[in-house]
Amino acid sequence: MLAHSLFARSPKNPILTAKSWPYPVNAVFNPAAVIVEGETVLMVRVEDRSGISHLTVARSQDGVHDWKIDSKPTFVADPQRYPEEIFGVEDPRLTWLEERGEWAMTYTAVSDHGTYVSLATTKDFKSFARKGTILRPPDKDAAFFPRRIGDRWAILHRPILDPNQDAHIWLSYSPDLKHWGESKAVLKARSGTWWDAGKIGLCPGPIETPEGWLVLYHGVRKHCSGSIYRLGLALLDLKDPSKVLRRSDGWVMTPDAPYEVTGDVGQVVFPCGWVHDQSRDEVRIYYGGADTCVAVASVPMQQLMEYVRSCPND
Ligand code: BMA
Repeated sequence: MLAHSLFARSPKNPILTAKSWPYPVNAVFNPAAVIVEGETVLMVRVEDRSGISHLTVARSQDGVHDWKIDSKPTFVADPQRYPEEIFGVEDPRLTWLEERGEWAMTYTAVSDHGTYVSLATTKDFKSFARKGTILRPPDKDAAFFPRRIGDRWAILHRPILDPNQDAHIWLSYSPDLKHWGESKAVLKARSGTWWDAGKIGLCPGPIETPEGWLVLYHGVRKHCSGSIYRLGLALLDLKDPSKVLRRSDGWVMTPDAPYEVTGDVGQVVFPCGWVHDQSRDEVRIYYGGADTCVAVASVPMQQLMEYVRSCPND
């Protein structure tokens, strides 16, 4: 029996594993997720048997069953032209940019001197326009806001300024999606024994609601034999997302199911995708379980908002 959770795990979990894959791989996890014309499209991080990750598309009509997986890798590292991808591409986040009529995919480029945030755009999840790096290392866990705030684009990301200090979620602005500045730490890791002490990072990009930008983030609790990755929620001001209106005290999801507790990296739930499925008015998160498989969990939008409203000011 699993502990009570705001998000209900699908009884079909894990919905995708290495065994589902059309070619030999080690693990499939941390997918970005979007709905395109009613179909759920995942951009799944796939770790091959060398330890290097690429991204592959999986599609399903109802977001749970009958996944159609691209027969070969969809988006692979290109270290010849992008040397910062020498150790692979990881943890994509997708944002629909209405103004530009395209999807923006931010992802982690793993270089030999730390992780960069890189950008590619696509209209069809078949061809991608690579834009190269947009944030210098070490930085990751980045996703765009879907529209400009005022006249500028905005991104949430997680730089590591000093490995001996806490790592927070930052907000930066750009006139052109490429050059970022006016950076500010907005959601800070807590301290001491908190579940989100020391290091936190954005999960998927923010969802716009009438009451604010809904943000899902992971908190990392370090202990003597490893770390526990749990999830929390926050609500940021619509006009000025550097203002945190609400933040959950307790986590809203913790590794509990066997596929979250045990795997290549145990005790990890790590979503890079969430969708607001208007047809069912539910939010589904797509997440990696223990860096090994893909799982899904859902919550009615109304219940999610009621929960966030009940959270304290940060
Ligand atoms: C983070 C990222 C994720 C991974 C998690 C747990 O730092 O690298 O890709 O799922 O660690 O290992």
